Amino acid sequence: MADTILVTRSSMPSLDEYVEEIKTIWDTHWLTNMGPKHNEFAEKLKEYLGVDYIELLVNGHMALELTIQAMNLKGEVITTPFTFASTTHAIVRNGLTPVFCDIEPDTYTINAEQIESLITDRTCLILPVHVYGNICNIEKIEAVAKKYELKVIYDAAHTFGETYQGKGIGTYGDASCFSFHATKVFNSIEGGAVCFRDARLGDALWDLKNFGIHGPEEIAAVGANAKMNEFCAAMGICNLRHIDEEIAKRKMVALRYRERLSDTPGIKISKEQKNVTPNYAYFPIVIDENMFGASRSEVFSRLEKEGVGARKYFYPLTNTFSAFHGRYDVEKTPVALHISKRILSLPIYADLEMKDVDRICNVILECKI
Ligand code: T4K
Repeated sequence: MADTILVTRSSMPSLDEYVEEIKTIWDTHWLTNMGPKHNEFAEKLKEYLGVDYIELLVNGHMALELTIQAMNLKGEVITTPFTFASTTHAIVRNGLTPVFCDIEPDTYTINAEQIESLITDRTCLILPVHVYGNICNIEKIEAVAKKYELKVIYDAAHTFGETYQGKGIGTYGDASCFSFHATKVFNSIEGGAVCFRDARLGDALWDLKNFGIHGPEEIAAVGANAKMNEFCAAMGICNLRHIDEEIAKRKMVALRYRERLSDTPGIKISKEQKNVTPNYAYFPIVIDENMFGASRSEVFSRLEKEGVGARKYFYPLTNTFSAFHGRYDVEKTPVALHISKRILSLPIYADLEMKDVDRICNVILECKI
């Protein structure tokens, strides 16, 4: 059988480049606790993302969880169920109640037109996800947030390096949380960051990520530990040097998929969004069994048999997780339910060869009646 192809493969610098980057760590013996690599990485990211304020965290989940905590909120959070577990877990783990809003059928992002109807006197926050790198309806979300004086945190885990209307995506909302996990467009092995508008949020995040330590004898807040270590920061510094090239290579993969699959009845591919510089984080297709002649599960199994690891991101919806014991009514998010049963994320990464993209497309097209 041909080589296995997984849904993604971590981007890495050459071994020499990484070794060169970490050499100074052997001089200083400084491994963590906001050392020189951490601080250099933060400065470089600020510039690349075009943001005023940034705080590095141990991963994307803690970025979300601690940002919510830093805002000291109570009540309900309007969010999407069409996402990775992390988004909903971050809300629930803060003692807040998620209120699930349906999604748009084309971008799979929160249906901003429905948010207002879900607002109650307990609503404190809107937490949308720029899922797959598709940008939410920012204008509408921010208008509703302003009208009802609500905070907005974007889950920007999939959106590294994207711009909207010429501005870094991390500049929108009160805060945007990025993931630098190994499976992301840009990785620092594990890692995450929060970009935010108000410097006071940075002070609270700093306390939360480092035990509230203000000095050797001054513990001013009840914080946790969510610091990024020096080896992760060094990986981030290396990967950042190559990010534009990585995204350009992903673009070629995405274009090939589009060329091969977009005219196929029963296979839907989202359009590129206006005023967005995309990062080609994921390549999801929605399979309509009646039109295509094979279901998502059939295509998934056929690909698996051929050594191709497509993934059902994001199925199941978070509002159906057994962890929540039937607490949420999935019937309230019918579009999300419909899409989650039909969507399949195809492999995409910078080094995916065109012959492999063709191989994947051939397997998919052979599933047709
Ligand atoms: N918000 C959203 C919307 C998210 O999607 C995520 C994470 C978060 C928040 C939280 O961010 P983090 O706390 O994770 O920074 C993966 C990732 O673990 C997760 O980061 C990601 N979203 C989610 C969508 O996908 P799995 O369970 O699918 O990963 P796994 O281990 O099956 O890996 C997928 C493929 O990636 C493998 O088949 C091969 C490749 N891979 C994986 C690893 C771990 C590599 O090439 N190298 C690696 O080191 O969750």
